[in-house]
Amino acid sequence: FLSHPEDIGVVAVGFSGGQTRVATSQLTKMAWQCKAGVDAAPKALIESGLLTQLRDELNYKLHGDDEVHLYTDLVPKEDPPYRNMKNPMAVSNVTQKLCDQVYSHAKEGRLVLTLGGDHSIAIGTIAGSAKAMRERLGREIAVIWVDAHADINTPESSDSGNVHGMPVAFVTGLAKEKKPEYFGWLQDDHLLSVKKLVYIGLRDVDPGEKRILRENGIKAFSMFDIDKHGIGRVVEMALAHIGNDTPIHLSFDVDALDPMWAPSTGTPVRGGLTLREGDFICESVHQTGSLVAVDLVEVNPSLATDHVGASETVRAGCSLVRCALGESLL
Ligand code: Z70
Ligand code: MN
Ligand code: MN
Ligand code: MN
Repeated sequence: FLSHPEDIGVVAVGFSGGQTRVATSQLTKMAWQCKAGVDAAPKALIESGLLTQLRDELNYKLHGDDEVHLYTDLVPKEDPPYRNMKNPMAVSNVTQKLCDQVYSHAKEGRLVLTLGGDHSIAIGTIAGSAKAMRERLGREIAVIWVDAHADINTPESSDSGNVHGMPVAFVTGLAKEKKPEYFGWLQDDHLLSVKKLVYIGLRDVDPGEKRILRENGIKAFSMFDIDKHGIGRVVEMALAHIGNDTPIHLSFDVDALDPMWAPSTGTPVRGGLTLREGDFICESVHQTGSLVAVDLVEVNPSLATDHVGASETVRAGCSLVRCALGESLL
């Protein structure tokens, strides 16, 4: 259904308002508050040559961003918690803008590549994809969410108040809000059906989130399932759940990978995917021919304890994206 599968719309998001970290040291705090830290991820991915490779080696035509959006004009001076959410207005404003950007690319038949940013940005990217595919094809999208975390807390079930732990609840309509400045801009045509959602890589899920997954019958493959069946069978089952001829939005949180491969992320959790398993998921999704959008999120070079950790994480992120775009398939 990609009318121009050789065209990619790039959205580079230097925004991490969905994640507020408690500084463990003055150094971390400085890195965190420093503006260069916030836009470091997409910038590092681009500077390491990702877009050039897509253009020159994979022969895609790129549209959109060579530079990173900071969205500073959308971040209000005063943004007190609302329903327990931190930076609620900033995240709502930025994701609404992002939704428009993704929608515009997707309406043109481009495959949309979003480089984050924390995972709260998926509220905007998925909403934009869902709306565009409904209008262009009359179809619902499916989402493959690859993550150590389920990110399906409602504002009320969340302990942290960080919106990067809530995007799935908002895009599925499990979390509802009327006020437009607090995600009330999300309309029915932006939403994803819980039946069209599948997780891979889970291993750090809050008790409240487990309940939400269970009560809504959401398909999820944890690290246990990957150990039990192997990644090949798990991806097969995930794609079977989605069904053929369904536009796929892949939302890949780099913390799905084991910290051995991606240490430079906000919430590293041990016991994760190998880089090859991550690449395999991306390759398999590419192979369906149904991929319409990719998010790569939670790469944060400023959090590494050393330069090796930062550059390894960036390298892993680039590899995942190139695999999703078909690099390694013969
Ligand atoms: C926790 C919360 C989370 C990413 C951490 C953590 C969520 N469930 N997501 N790191 N990427 O705060 O809701
Ligand atoms: Mn996530
Ligand atoms: Mn995560
Ligand atoms: Mn191909």
